[in-house]
Amino acid sequence: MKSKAAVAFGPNEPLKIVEIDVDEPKKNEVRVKIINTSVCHTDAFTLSGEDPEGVFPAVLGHEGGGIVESVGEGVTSFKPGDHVIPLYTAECGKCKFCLSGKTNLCSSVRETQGKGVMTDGTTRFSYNGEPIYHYMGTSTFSEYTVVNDVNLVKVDEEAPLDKVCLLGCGVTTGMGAVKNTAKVEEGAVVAVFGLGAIGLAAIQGLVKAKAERIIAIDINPDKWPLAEKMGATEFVNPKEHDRPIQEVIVEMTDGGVDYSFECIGNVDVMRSALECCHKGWGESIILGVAGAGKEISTRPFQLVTGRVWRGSAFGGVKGKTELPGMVLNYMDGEIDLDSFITHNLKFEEINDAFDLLHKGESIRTVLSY
Ligand code: NAD
Ligand code: AHE
Ligand code: ZN
Repeated sequence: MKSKAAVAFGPNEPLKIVEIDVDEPKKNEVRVKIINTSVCHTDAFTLSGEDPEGVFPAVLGHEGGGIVESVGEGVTSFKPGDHVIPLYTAECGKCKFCLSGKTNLCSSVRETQGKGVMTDGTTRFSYNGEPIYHYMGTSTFSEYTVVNDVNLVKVDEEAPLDKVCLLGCGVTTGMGAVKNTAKVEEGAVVAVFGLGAIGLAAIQGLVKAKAERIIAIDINPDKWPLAEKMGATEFVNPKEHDRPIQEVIVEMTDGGVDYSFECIGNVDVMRSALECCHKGWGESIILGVAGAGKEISTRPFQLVTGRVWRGSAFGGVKGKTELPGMVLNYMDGEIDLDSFITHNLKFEEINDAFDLLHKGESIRTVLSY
């Protein structure tokens, strides 16, 4: 079938809205009509050419919501009309990872997903007869996409897709990292570096966890009002200090924080986030995605003296198991998604959504097809 899509033809080029061909879903695949998608910084990261797994031309996008259009052979858990959220972190329930009880990472399709192809090594997208690659197992920047059934979860039909699409990545990641990765406890003193959707979602999770102090750190002071609304108790702008920001935070907190979250993707900030942790027990969680060739460093003494470095993808959340409940939590008013949506645009305006993100003017822009 024909589909409107925003294709990334090459690194650092604006996306081009074109009509592509989308094949029928093959075995264990589902074709989904995407109703809404938003833009996450990871899409911008891959488009920048910094992603070692980035392949072009590709249909990017991984934060979306849609309706099943058709299913391929062997698909029993989805039918046309189901409301769904694509999952870049698959959940097969059968692989060593899924059965470990220790991680949300699933190995069932990860290898081919990282190469931008379906499990048979081919793509379902093409343009003028030439293949277009998939992205993160989701490719939500196309009106019709094809995903593996392990990369999809059914959600309540009453849930507004233009809101719950945010659970496809950003909000789930930040909230999940607090609950599943750090397991933050009541009374904790915490620093959050980066106040985009990931950092703000971490703050929302920290309020739920009853953290006592939530120190919000960003070089863009325009991010402060929303961070405060989410529950941040203090704000630090590294640009206003002429010494390493970890020193400032250690001083503010009588020796350091119990937990810190890096929600930027900057390896220097990752070091600050570790080193502002309290000696003996402070834990720093890396959520930000850093470019090809970047490495983190610190003095090993930082770890010898009890600080811990961790990280997580999708907040440690198992999508099929947990996302339907999070959707209901949004509908019950327990999870705030609306505050993250600073802009609503038409799908054709997708490059404006990237501009808004780069300029620091948006948290999430929700696009409608
Ligand atoms: P965003 O661009 O909306 O937010 C980043 C924030 O960091 C901005 O407010 C910016 O002003 C701030 N910032 C930039 N440099 C800074 C610095 N040196 N010091 C302090 N603040 C600084 O991005 P986002 O969509 O919230 O994503 C954040 C990061 O999380 C990205 O790297 C993204 O790729 C990653 N991410 C990871 C996962 C995961 O599963 N681990 C999921 C989603 C996003
Ligand atoms: N492809 C990159 C890494 C990108 C990355 O770390 N992706 C995160 C999700 S970011 C969502 O906005 C992730 O899930 N990672 C775990 C995984 O299995 O991909 C690279 O460096 O190669
Ligand atoms: Zn994302």
